[in-house]
Amino acid sequence: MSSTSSSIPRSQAALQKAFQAALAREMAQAQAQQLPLDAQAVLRAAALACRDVLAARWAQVQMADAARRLGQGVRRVHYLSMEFLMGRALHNALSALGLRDCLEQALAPLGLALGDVLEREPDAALGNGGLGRLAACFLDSFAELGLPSFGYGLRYEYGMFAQGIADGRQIERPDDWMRAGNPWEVVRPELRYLVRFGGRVVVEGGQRRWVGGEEVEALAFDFIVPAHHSARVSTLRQWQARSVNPIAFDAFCRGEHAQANQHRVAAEALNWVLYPDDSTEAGQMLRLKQEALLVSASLQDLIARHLREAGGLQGLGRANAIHLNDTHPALAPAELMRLLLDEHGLGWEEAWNLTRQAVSYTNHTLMPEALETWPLRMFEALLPRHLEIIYEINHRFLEGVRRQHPGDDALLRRVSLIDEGPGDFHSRGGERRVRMAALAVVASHRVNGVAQLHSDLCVQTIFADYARLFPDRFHNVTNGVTPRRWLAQANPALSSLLDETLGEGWRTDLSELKKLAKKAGQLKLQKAFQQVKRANKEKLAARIRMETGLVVSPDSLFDVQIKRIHEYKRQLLNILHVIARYQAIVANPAAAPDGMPWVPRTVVIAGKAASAYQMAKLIIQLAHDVGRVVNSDPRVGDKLKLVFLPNYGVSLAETIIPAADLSEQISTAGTEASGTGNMKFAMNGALTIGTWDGANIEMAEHMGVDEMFVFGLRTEGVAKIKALGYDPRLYIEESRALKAVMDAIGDGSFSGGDANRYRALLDNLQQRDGYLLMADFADYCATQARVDELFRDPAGWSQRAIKNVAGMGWFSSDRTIAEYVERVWSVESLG
Ligand code: 26V
Repeated sequence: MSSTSSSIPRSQAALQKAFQAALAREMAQAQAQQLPLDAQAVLRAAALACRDVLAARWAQVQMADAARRLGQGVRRVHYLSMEFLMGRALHNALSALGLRDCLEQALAPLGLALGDVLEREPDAALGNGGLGRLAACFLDSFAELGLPSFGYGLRYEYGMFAQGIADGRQIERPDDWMRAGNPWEVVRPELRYLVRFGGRVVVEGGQRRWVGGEEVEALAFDFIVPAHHSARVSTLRQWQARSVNPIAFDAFCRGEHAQANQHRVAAEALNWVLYPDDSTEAGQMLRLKQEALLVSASLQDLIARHLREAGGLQGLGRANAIHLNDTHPALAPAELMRLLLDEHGLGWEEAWNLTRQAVSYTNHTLMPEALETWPLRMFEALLPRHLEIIYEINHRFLEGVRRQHPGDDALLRRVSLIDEGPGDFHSRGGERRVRMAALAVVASHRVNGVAQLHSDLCVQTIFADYARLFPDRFHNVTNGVTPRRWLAQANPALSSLLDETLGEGWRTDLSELKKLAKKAGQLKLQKAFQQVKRANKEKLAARIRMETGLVVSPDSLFDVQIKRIHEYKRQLLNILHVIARYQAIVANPAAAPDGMPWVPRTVVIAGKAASAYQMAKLIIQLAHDVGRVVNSDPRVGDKLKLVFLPNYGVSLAETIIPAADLSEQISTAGTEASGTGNMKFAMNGALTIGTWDGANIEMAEHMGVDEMFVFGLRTEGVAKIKALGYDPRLYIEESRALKAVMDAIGDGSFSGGDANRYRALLDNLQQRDGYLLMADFADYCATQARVDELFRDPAGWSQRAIKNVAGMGWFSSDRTIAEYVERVWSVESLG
């Protein structure tokens, strides 16, 4: 990218030299061993060479940050997250460092294409969905904005899982992403911290201390994230648990090899997978231990750094922000209190003030199942000192509430950090639990949601009591995405077109995109836009053919829904529409109901279902069953195709999003906290069909509401209909199309005559339909017909797509991070 080279012209030549030298060294290593210089070897060599350059920058940045903070009261941000969905790193590093051409030239004599090398890299898929990808976008913006910061996570050896499809059903495999090593990570053997589990609390000289149990050591591995327009970098520090003890030598000598090593395996199991199945007690314990490991190692690291820089604990809360990315790291305030009280001898008041100053919390979902609570019993067994501290925090907090609201015992029960369970006898299901989200709220100076509607709903629903107690604590910070990955890298052709049309300013200031709006009517721009989209669609069509064997037409409308599979996201509504369209095509192949020829459509779905989420898995199976029938029906041809692309992840999204014409954002109003895929699609010139939910609302406001295909009940409508006693059957009886769809699923039309396969799914839709698919179906289909109508007019469609791009300037994660700095992480936000 020319702006990179022009911003640091003098060092760029030196940088290229350093890169070439490192590359030559690594390649020589391979050659010396007579190993082939294939794409795999080059990938490794190039990654190591980039890492060398980044490591040098890293050291400079740390020194600069320390000096800057001492002088100017700049806070360092510590972003704690169980998930980081980083995806691939080489393309990003080459773009950031301006080394793409350099590598391409080095490859030419080897007869290798850069694209083949880039494709070899496995995704670092250490996350589940939006929350994890947001964390990765934030690291990119931390670097770009030069924010002193550390991202903290765990180094999962097998990610979450790799999704395979067998007979139309999801199967889960370990995602062995580090099989060929991980050339990007920088191990920090000097950074090791002890983390304890179990044991008991003793009193020594009036001081409470946690002793006994087992200890593991957390070892730091750094992944360095480059800025794209400066020599800054940010850091993702990932912890690896190891046993403090080597093998048991006596057992080993007795020939009991596995036994000699079992304590080491138990420690390493902490790092095997993200979100281990927690349907068993052992699974839950593992998960709680992972959270404790992340929190404890990260905070010990923070304190050690602060002591080195400041010489004492004073000012810790003003100099350091600790941000909780959702509820999973909510143990952090309890652990910080323990470290400050027990290990560093502070008094309660002082420790609590530092903690409250440092900690802030973002909520990412209103789904009740994601608001973690842990049985007291598990805390007693694993984290007894933390439980004492949580009791004390709760006691002091409830005292305050009691003073403010005397006599309101119901309020005390609702806001308590401890869920007392129903009644006094906690036999089954009703055991006492710690409410982790409540701990996060009480211990934070700021709490925010991730889009305006979601932040409003947080205050009105799950956190209503706390919001009345602490009205100034609650804020909104609407999400954003990094335009470096999601526009510049994913869509080079559109990026070049933007450069030609607007100049390169958008690359450093995305708000420049708004200048595109007044050009959207220009025929030449529309044509160029269409060509870009067409080329991206051809690439996706090739990928679909490779992955599934299915041939789809790049002339068809590419209608895309890619995200975790969840009932609230309503992939099922999408499939119901596909069935309705299929039935209408079969009934009249010559014309759509409006008398016009059918607009050919390719519906693409991708996403993983959590391994224990049966309904989500059934939805994946239905997508495959319907796809098989529709795609092989000769009456249908190109008029309709349904594709499920397996193993959804960051890299797949980078191929799919630039090729989409239509982005499906169809969650039940009030359920999707924000969405970030919605932003990536619009930035790449897809139109959105969406509900009035999450960040869709703000997107519509920024691009002009008429530029989006909005349908369905709104949040108030959803609440009202539910209050009145929602009966989905009324909608089915009312609509012939809907009834025909339900009947076809029910009579086995898509399941080879097996009328039982989707019984549970249909019963749920007919009897409960908690996400109101039946109520929104008619409007969804009518809106899809409006989509067809516009697609028949290529100029009109392109004009609107360009206006969508123009409206997305505000949705850069740089803007989001600037808002966090101003409202949450600045010294000023501490009051
Ligand atoms: C979900 C699951 C499901 C699988 C098993 C483990 C597990 C653990 C946690 C969660 C909660 C996920 C929360 C989440 O990803 N929220 C998403 O956050 C995005 C970034 O703020 C936002 O755009 C999405 O709307 C929201 O769903």
